[in-house]
Amino acid sequence: MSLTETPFACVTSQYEAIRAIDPDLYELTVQETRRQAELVRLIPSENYTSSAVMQAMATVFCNKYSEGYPGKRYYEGNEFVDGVEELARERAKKLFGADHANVQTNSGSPANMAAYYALMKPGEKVMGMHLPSGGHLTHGWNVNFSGMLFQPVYYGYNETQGVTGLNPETGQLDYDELRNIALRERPKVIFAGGTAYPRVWDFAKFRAIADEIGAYFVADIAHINGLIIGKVHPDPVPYADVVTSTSHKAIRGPRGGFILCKDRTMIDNPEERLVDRIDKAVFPTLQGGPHNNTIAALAVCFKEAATEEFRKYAEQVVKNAQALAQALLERGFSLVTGGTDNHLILIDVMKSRKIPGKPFAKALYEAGLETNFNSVPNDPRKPFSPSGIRIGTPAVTSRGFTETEMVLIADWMDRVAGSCHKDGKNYLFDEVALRKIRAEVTDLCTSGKFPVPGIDF
Ligand code: DSN
Repeated sequence: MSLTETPFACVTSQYEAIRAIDPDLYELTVQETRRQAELVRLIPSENYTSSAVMQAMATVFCNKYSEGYPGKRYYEGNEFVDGVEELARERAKKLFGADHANVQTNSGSPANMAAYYALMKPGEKVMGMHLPSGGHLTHGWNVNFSGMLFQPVYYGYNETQGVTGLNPETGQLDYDELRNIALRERPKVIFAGGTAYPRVWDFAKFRAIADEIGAYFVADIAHINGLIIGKVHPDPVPYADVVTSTSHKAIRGPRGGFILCKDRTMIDNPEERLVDRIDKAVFPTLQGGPHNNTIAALAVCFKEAATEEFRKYAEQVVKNAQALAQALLERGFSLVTGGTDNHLILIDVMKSRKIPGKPFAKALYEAGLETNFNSVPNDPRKPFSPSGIRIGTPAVTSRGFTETEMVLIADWMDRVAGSCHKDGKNYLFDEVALRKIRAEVTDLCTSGKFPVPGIDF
């Protein structure tokens, strides 16, 4: 029986108080729960958190103001909040082997903003991956604070804009060219990290380049945090001055962020310590009261991520991504870089199937496969209707999908692409075919074989 026909025992009991006071919100909550359970969720930056993480988010810690840091607050009554923040900080430090952790930042963008404020002054130069080549808004993109307040210089691949640093043949980072850019431009900070780069980052090489020009090196590990913990991706902590991250992607925590840094002096002022600059940048420069309920959930997430079970999960995320990549290649899809080393796959749908990313992502969604359209390096199309789609395996692996289900997913994607025909400027998909695939997807997701963390059905 499909979940669309089955009331959720868990939702009705878990959200009883919401139902009593706000039936509208209750209805939306049930629908979203159902949506997350019935679909194959392939957006690589999304996941499922555990019930324990969700319960921590709904604790009384949401009632408390605690500007400051443990032991030095501007409000009375923080003896237990201090305990929570200490738990989260110590667990983060241990998990990553870091000198220092700040767990107050609200998400990945504020974490990066804190890194900028700690390391740079407005007007100084930052080097980061070009957004359409797979970088992130906060690595110097022109419509973001990072490209407005600081002077960006990019690495990536775009012929028209003269951006270099990704090998056009392999799609992979060209570290010699990165070094050339850094020597020429002499940025104050170099960022490694991105949102659509399917290969490993060589953090030691970034460190060496930064050292040659006396720059700081920041690793933004939002996408690969869980893989680093699981030791299936190289670790930036020994190399980066600052490591920033969200907490809701592969690591399976609450929507939030954290910052790790070295206990070192500043390049421009040996009297000052980086640890103090990071903490000051978060509070009071950028934020007031931290979200203590989120910090409580982060503490739980770090505890869960320290287990052998999580290590195996991270390993399976990569195995699944590689199995999915292989199955897609066998079905004629073109993959940027030709495959993946991590949790994500960037498909150039336009190149291989003559379908732009946006209509393809919409058709996949109708068929029960949730993805997002995405630019590919040197994309001839515009960002709002690019050539590619981006998929990943963190969420489906949390449900227990393995290599067997990856072949099913590739097959469904192939059938969706095969059902497309062009009518003038429009890309039309066979509705009957999409409905049939959707039924197969729902059957698999509701078969009972793939329980969803945090949704008890
Ligand atoms: N928005 C995130 C992603 O989807 O990759 C990056 O922060």
